[in-house]
Amino acid sequence: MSDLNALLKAKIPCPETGIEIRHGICDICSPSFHCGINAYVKDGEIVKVEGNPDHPVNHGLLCTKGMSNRAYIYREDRVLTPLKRVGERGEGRFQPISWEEAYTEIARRLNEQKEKYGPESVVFFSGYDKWYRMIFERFAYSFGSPNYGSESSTCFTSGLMAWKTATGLPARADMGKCDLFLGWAFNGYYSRYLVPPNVLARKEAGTKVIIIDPRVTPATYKLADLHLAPRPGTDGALALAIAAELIANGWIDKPYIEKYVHGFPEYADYVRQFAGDEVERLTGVPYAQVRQAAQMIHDSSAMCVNESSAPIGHHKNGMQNYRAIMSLLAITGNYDRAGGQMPAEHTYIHVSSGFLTKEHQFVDAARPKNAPLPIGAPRFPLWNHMERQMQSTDLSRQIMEGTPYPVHSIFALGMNMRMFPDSPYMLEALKSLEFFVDTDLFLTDTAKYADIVLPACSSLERGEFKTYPAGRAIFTTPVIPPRGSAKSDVDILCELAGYLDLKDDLLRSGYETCIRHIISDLHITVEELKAFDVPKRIPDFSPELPMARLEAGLPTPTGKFELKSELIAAHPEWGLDALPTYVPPVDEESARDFPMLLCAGSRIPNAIHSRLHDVKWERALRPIPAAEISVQDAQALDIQEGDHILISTSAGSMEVAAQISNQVSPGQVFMFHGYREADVNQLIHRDNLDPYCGFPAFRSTACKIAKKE
Ligand SMILES: Nc1nc2c(c(=O)[nH]1)N[C@H]1C(S)=C(S)[C@@H](COP(=O)(O)OP(=O)(O)OC[C@H]3O[C@@H](n4cnc5c(=O)[nH]c(N)nc54)[C@H](O)[C@@H]3O)O[C@H]1N2
Ligand SMILES: Nc1nc2c(c(=O)[nH]1)N[C@H]1C(S)=C(S)[C@@H](COP(=O)(O)OP(=O)(O)OC[C@H]3O[C@@H](n4cnc5c(=O)[nH]c(N)nc54)[C@H](O)[C@@H]3O)O[C@H]1N2
Ligand SMILES: [Mo]
Repeated sequence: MSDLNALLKAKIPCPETGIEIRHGICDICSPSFHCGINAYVKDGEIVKVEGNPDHPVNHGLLCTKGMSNRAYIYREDRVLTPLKRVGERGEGRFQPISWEEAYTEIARRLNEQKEKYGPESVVFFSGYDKWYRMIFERFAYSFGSPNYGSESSTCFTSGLMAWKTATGLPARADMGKCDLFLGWAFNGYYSRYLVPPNVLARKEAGTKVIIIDPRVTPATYKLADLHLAPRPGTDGALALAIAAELIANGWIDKPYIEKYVHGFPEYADYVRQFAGDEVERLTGVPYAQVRQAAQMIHDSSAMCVNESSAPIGHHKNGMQNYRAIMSLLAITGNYDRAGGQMPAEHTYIHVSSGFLTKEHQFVDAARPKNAPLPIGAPRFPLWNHMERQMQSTDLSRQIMEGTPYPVHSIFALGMNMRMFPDSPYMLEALKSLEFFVDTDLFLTDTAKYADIVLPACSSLERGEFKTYPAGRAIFTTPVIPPRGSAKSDVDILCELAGYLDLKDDLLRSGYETCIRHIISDLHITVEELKAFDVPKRIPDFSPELPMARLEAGLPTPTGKFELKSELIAAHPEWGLDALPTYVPPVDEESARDFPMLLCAGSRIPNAIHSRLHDVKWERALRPIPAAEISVQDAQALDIQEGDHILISTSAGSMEVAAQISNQVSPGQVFMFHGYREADVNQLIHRDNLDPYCGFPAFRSTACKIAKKE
């Protein structure tokens, strides 16, 4: 190991093997991680990857997904050159073309569309990758379209909007100092492998842990002192019941509420209806456990809550549930307190690093004036007010219905039709387009519907600016050259800006110049960042100090933590509630026809959305897509492990293998998404959306199951 480290530091190939070890990052999962990789490179090819022990995020560890980087980058279906469709949409017949031909054709067609139907008829959509987002958003606006949107229409933003409603700012759990961790929808063992060891370390230091999850998971049995198992989507009622118990016992921080919290009397009045036994009927959680949770909260001196980007938000009532949960921090005085939830302004691509860049100014400078409202804005006015991007869950409808204005083209980076609710309808919409460009590493099922496919490169084939928590930043260096003639997304956009003749000199001058602009207020240069081997703390780091934001006044209408939102109250035409009110995830009529609950999307350790199902050795760990059902339901319906079942919802039916589990409660069906041969999103209704933020009800859709004979 020491020899290897010496070679690594010297950056020279090993004389015997010709292998050089280079530093890169894995971007297979969320940007808040992007672990450091040591890539063993021989003759320009990666022969092996390992975690980088010097990287401040993963300290040498890599998860199952990270370990698959080599198999991922060398997947057989990598797109290696621009492609032009010659077959029918979806057939997969393409002809290779040059970049020059691709750019010329795209520019001609997009400018033609702009001329014919207006710039708003062209949609710019990004899938899960985020590193290029600010370049892409500015590109869309410079083209003149208000319709830039992304996977964030179904991820993370629900919670972010809940926080903006309450405090005007994003927040993060200050876990390192808490003595109670409220792990609401927390199972980091599958979704964020670096976090559970921190919780374990806190636990060993005496911190208590409550996990709130409908299922039994590694987090519930390894971490929880108390496990509450509400039915999916009933979290709001549970949080309000806990609040009622705290208030009834006087276990709240009255001086803090008096000074920093707005709307407490109305809120306290509202939560009274959730007091006592009612909680069991509403959520399935016994009242005795609510009392126990309230007692643990009362006994703690600093409580923080897990920030969830998906399972709390993926419900018709998701954002309100999120608000109800985070309100517990306000009434117990745990917001903007050490060991509680700290304000955390985003530095860059939703990562809070403790300094500010000019990312948002860079995007806003190009926003088109007098453009029509983006897609989804009329249906989701709060979303539009806060996010000012298209709400993509309304995209398929607008393409198909053409109202309030027609949409005929999509230019996409990494679009996956199976991430949307009612994915078959999204497919119909894609088929009906006049022009569709998709940019991806792979010739995916979605890319097969495009007119032109552009080859993107992976994080190990490009250089990018990245910031990390605790003041760190880096500009990465490519580990290998791009495969084939693949390019990095930002190079594609900046070059295409020239072919489109966009009046945006900054964008046309390339990615690095844009980054220089974005970091121009910081006391560090691109050259200095490029010289770092791993992310390093930069001079501008200035951590949040507890109580500073509250003392200065929050950026809300009242300057306080708003239990009652004055923004929402000022807009009665939106038809939304100012308090974190609760409605059940499923109405009585749906429950009569479909008595079970489908919770689609809880993470599995060896897959990430659609992108690892085709990596063979990852797939080998769980080869068959399966729906998890309880032992009790299996017995009642005479279903054996591996039998095929039919899952039906108001949106459709799907046949899939059954996995019988004692970790799932009766009446519930759990399944992961993104599978080609069993796409669970065909079962999610496209109109079962959260009116506050537009998120789909992926995690609480009424369903029924039957054994397939
Ligand atoms: N039922 C259900 N549906 C869900 C969810 C759920 O929980 N349940 N979760 C939702 C959430 S939270 C999310 S985040 C979304 C996932 O969002 P998706 O966009 O579906 O995510 P992926 O399948 O990971 O990636 C999309 C595409 O990006 C491509 N790609 C990878 N890297 C790059 C790159 O550098 N450049 C380009 N141009 N392309 C790249 C991949 O090959 C892939 O085809 O799904 C949502 N849908
Ligand atoms: N392996 C892997 N890791 C991933 C991803 C992936 O696809 N695969 N995706 C990444 C992305 S984009 C995201 S957004 C994050 C999501 O990250 P997480 O939110 O951490 O992951 P989930 O597994 O979706 O949800 C966590 C737990 O919430 C529970 N849960 C489901 N519904 C409810 C509910 O209604 N209420 C409560 N209280 N709990 C519920 C589930 O049973 C699960 O155990 O994961 C990221 N990490
Ligand atoms: Mo996500």
